[in-house]
Amino acid sequence: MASSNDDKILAASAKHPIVPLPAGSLYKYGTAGFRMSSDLLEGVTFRVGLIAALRSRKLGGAAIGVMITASHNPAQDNGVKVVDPMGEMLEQEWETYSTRLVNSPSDKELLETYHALATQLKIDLKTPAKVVYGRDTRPSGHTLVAALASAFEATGTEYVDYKILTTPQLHYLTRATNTEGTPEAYGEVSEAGYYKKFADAFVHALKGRKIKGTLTVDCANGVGGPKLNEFLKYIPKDQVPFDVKVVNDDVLRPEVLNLDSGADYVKTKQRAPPHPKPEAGARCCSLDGDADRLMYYWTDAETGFFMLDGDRIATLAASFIADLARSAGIEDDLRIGVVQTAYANGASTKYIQENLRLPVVCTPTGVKHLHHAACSFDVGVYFEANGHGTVLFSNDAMATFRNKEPQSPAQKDALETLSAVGNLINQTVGDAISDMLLVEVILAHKDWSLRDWANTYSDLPNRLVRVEVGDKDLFETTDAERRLSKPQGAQGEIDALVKKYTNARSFARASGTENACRVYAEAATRAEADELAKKVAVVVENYGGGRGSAAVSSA
Ligand code: G16
Repeated sequence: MASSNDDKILAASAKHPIVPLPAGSLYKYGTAGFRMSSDLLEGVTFRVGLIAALRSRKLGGAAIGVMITASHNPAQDNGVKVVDPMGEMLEQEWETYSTRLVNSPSDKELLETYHALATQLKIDLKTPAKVVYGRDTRPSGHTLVAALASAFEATGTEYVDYKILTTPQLHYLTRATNTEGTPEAYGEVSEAGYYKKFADAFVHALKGRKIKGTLTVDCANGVGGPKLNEFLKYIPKDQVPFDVKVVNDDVLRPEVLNLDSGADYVKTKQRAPPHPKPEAGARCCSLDGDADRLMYYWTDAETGFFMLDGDRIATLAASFIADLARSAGIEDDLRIGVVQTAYANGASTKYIQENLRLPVVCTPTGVKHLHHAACSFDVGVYFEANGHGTVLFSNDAMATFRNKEPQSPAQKDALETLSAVGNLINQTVGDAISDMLLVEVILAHKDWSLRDWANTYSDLPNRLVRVEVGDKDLFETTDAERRLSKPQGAQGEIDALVKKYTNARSFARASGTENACRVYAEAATRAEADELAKKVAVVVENYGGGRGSAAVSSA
């Protein structure tokens, strides 16, 4: 049934037109929403605004989040993704609705699809709706948030523009908005509320322990720089001396965003950012362009470069929490599990299963999949090897930490630490700033250096390669992305190559955030891992109508 807003939607859509794609191509809601060159995104973003408004109405007016970011992608890209009320990623069925709406070929068909979705999903368009949104530091974000606002004006949707935010801050604000005034209130509904919550939890979780030395934080010249600088003002220096050197925090020159810096650079190049040159042995970490991924590393003459990635953060967090649960005498009441993807180093999986004796679940790439799987545990530790992840505590687990009567001072200490750690880790999504604080807390509790942390197990040498292909959609996967089901024959060739190397494993998949495929390989030696990755990349290139071997690069 037509609503009185139809004319407004048509008029607004005409101002933010969709760019037609070549025949046979579609805009797709990928690993983290729609992500592509920013000049294609204005019309897409307007339509995502319509979806967010529909989603809010479907949920009785609960606030929905929208984030404008292309995270680790180059500065000229941008992206838009929708966040559900508790700060989790958009329910998967709605990704399909988004894709359907965004690909409507004309304004008229857009309106028809909008009404068809409302009818199909039994949405009363008169229900109030609310959306909160933010953007990273990319200049194209201005145009895109204007398109969003147009969609909200046209549909009579209340909206709050939080301007520049990290992605996890937008997730926090979405949840805080929806829980305000309830027993589950997540924190003050403001950016300052975010800083206060995590600074307070940081002080509590340290429980008087001291953080040693200086931490150098590379912010990829993204939004994490100014936000981390702001956060540090909330730490009471007299109680917690925390010496942080913030580097690569230039957000005034968009062209330097993610350039030779950031978590993605560190992980894929397996080296420290060249500028500023890290001091030998210094404890360093890198955030990515929207501050939801984290990598730790150090460089010195003895070791060269050593990286502690998402797998390492997962094992550190899981072992710390499992030890605390034992000290608190609640190990039998708490199901702790770890969620990984196919990119997890085989040595980390073995360590978790055999040394920590915890269950491991493998899901497809994308925190949306890991988050979902982690919810099945009382404490679900989920991290992608690229440094994106968090730890989820169930309400029951948090209640146990608060309410269990301790039988000794040691039990009391462990229960209090578990409670503080539960508050310190962002429960909505992987958050580089909150994860960094967690790592610092754990290292302080254990009195460990990065080298002590690194000594827990030895990684299998591995290599991640980015392969440009003519059509990445030719590649389909099965078995949590560990095998290719299409194109026919490709997996057979990969299997034959893997057999030639010791302790080897390799897989290929289409990226959901870039126009490329990714190949991962691990093997007993560095030379074997590199060679296997290169050979599998050639297979992918051949099957994908590649653009020549020059397009195969390490990344
Ligand atoms: C996004 C997702 C991550 C995913 C990454 C790469 O991260 O949130 O879960 O691992 O993309 O995905 P793909 O291999 O499909 O390109 P970010 O930090 O870029 O938002």
